[in-house]
Amino acid sequence: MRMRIGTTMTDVLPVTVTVILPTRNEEEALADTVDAIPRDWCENLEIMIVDGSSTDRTREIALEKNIRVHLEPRKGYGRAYRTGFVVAKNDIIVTMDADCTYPAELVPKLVKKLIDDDLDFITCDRLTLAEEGSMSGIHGFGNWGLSFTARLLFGYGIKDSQSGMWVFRKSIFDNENMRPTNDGMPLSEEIKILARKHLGKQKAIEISTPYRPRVGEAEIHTWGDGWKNFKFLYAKRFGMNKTLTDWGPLPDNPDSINGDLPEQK
Ligand SMILES: Nc1nc2c(ncn2[C@@H]2O[C@H](COP(=O)(O)OP(=O)(O)O)[C@@H](O)[C@H]2O)c(=O)[nH]1
Ligand SMILES: [Mg+2]
Repeated sequence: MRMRIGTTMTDVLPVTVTVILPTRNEEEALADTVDAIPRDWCENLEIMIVDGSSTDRTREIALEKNIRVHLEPRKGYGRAYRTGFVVAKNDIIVTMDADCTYPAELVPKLVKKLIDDDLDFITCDRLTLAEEGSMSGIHGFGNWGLSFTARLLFGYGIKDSQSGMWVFRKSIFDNENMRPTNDGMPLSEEIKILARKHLGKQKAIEISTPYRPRVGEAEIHTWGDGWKNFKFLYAKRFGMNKTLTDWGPLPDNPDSINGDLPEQK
């Protein structure tokens, strides 16, 4: 097969990939986020949302786009991933927000790098290449402060501790110590800390990728989430972080592959 130009690739990669998008009321941005993900570049590509009981058209849009919908009624960004990581059916997992901020067009290249360089985990740093308007001054400052604190407490040298785009092998969770415990936004910094700690700097790397302005309104509570992230870093550092819910989905979470979503009845 021939190399196409730019961000797309040539040969079909001999791997299976699940792209997980956590969603909570993302009807404005979901369709464009899904459409931006390249197709037909790996053996099997599963695209799914883990939806936190959206009250808008998010789940309907996902079904219209023919992607998988897993409904996780328990609240939280981290909770969505602690479920998605288990229900994802493929070997390599890619994560992104469903708000058009992350460079979906780079997914094949990032997966290729994971394989070619025999890596276990890639996190995408947004701070170096952030586009105008993608991060407000206060968020930029908060991000820097949190990343600085994370570096100080853990010394793992991650530039962007809050990035939500990761590319990794699902098998990293075979080691139970690699499973993040936080059900909220702090899961983002936690997974990077765990990756550096348990996989090491050679296997868990950070790459700078573009970051764009959000489509649709964020539910993030700047001060509240910032403070929770900050507290989490200290709790984690001193072994005082608690797991409130179990790893994996509830047995009766609706999933479009079982045909039992409210929208499918
Ligand atoms: N399932 C689920 N998804 C969530 C929840 N909170 C946020 N999200 C999603 O997680 C992603 C990150 O949230 P976002 O508001 O973009 O946070 P920010 O990028 O840190 O400003 C988005 O795709 C949200 O729709 C939640 O409680 N449950
Ligand atoms: Mg976002």
